[in-house]
Amino acid sequence: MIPTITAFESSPDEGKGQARDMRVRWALEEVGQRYNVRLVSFAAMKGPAHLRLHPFGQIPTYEEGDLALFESGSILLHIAERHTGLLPVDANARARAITWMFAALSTVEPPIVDLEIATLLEHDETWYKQRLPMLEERIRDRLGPLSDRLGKADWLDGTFSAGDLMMVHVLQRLDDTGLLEEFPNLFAYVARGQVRPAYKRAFAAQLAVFMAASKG
Ligand code: GTB
Repeated sequence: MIPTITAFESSPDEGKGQARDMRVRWALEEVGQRYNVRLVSFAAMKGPAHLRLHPFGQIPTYEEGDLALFESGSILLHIAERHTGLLPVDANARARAITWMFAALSTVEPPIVDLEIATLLEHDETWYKQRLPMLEERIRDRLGPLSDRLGKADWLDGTFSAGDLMMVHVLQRLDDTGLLEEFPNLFAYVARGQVRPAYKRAFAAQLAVFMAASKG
C-alpha cells in the first residue's frame, strides 16, 4: 500500500527542507517506499478534515490504509519498524537508535525551535537582543555534549540509523545561525547526511513543490 503524507502547499522555509515533512520523505526514500503527498494550505490545516488526522492542525501526517498517524517522530518510527534499513536488527542497538531519535526530538530540537521562534517572530521586541545570547548558549549546551559523543565517528551509534536521520534533520535547522560551524564534527555529520542519495531525492521533491507554488 502506498502511504500518503501531508506537506505545506507553500512552505515558509522556501524549499530549504526545514519543515518536518522533509524527515518523513527522507525516511521513505531511505527504505525505498514510494509515497503520495497531499499538499495543504494553512487554512486547510485548521479545517475539520485535517484536524481529524492531526489534532493540532499541523503537517506532517501519514496515512496508510486505515492507519493515520501524526508527529514526525511517531511516523519515522513506524516507517523504520516496518522496513529494513533504518533500525539495527540487534535488539539493544535498535533500542539505542530509537533513543537517539528521542534525544533529537526532546533534548536537541526544543532550544533550536526557541531560537527560530525568537528570530522569526520576536525580533522587533525590545528584549530580543538581550535574549539572543541566552538562546544561543542553550543550543551550545546541547551541541557540545553531542559533539563529544559523536567524536570522530560517522554516525552516532555504528551504522546510519533513524536516530541519525532525525538528528541530522534537527541540526540542519541551524543553517544560517553559524552555531553548527562552531562544532566541526557536527557540521561534517550534517553534511554526511545531506549527501546521502535518499536525502537528495527527498530534498528535490520538497523543493519542487515550493518552486511550483512560487510560479503560481
Ligand atoms: N511535533 C510535531 C512533529 O514533529 O510532527 C511538530 C509539527 C510541526 O511543528 N509542524 C509545522 C506546522 O504544521 C511544520 S514543520 N506548523 C503550522 C502550525 O503549527 O500551524 C515546522 C517548521 C515550519 C517552518 C519552518 N521554516 O519556515 O523554516 C521550519 C519548520
